[in-house]
Amino acid sequence: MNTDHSIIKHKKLSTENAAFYHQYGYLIADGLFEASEIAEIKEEAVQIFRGQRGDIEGLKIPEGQASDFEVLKNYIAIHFPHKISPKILDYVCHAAVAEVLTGIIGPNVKCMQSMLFVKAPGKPGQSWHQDEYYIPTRDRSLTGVWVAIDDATVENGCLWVIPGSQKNMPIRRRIPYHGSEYGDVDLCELEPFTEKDAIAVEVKKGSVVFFNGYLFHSSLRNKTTNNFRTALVSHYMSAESLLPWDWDGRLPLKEDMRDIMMVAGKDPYAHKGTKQLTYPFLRPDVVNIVKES
Ligand SMILES: O=C(O)CCC(=O)C(=O)O
Repeated sequence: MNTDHSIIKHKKLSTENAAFYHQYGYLIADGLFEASEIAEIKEEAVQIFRGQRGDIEGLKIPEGQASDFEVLKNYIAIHFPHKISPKILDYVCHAAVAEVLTGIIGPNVKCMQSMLFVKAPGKPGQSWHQDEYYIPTRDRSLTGVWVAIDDATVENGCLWVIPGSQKNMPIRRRIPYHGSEYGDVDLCELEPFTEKDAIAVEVKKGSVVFFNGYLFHSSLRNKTTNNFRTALVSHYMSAESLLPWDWDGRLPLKEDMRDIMMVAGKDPYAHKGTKQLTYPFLRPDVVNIVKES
């Protein structure tokens, strides 16, 4: 694999970058976020976990003068932080992210989900999966956007991807997992690929990884004793497609889940309006999502 075109430089998606994305299923944009923006997101994460943006079930609000480390050390992530933090909402709709997304998805792009990982030292990773298993689109346009808020390394649990695994790939069967690396009770069958085909996506803070919803990807446990692996991860898709998403069984399945935000272009289904359905929750250490596969 020639990885020359896997990096978006100077915040502009080139034709070669787009071709790389379609072939290998991922792309990296170096320095897409400014240092000041990264610092703001990092600080906002602390405020969210201190309970300053509202209560979240299971959040332990520290008493007295707890350090940021003390506040964050028990957590992996909060899902849907944009629902309680206008700052995170702004970053989920970041213009530079929207610009790249229009180049790989099309002119009309909507977002349905965000997660703010802190992945404290010792916390588990996420097993091999395809995002479309969880968030199904009708046109395979699901795209993950992974913004590194800390430098992401193999040691602190960076993303791993199997380049090209999204091509001509159906949603794969899930098989039980009993190891200690991942928080999940299962993982997706990789065949004809194996873990030997995987590459570690080590990126500096401020860099952004874009990846296709059918791409096999995972992350390992944070093996450091003192480094967080903070990342803002959101999912987007073409606004042309309906979104038959039941939010892992929390919502009745409808043909088009309308808790979405437009990040670029026009919403062809604007006449339906939008509806607040999702809400923030803390990611548990053990994730067990039962679905037919
Ligand atoms: O950041 C991680 O550890 C996993 C994120 C991921 O796999 C995803 O958002 O689909």
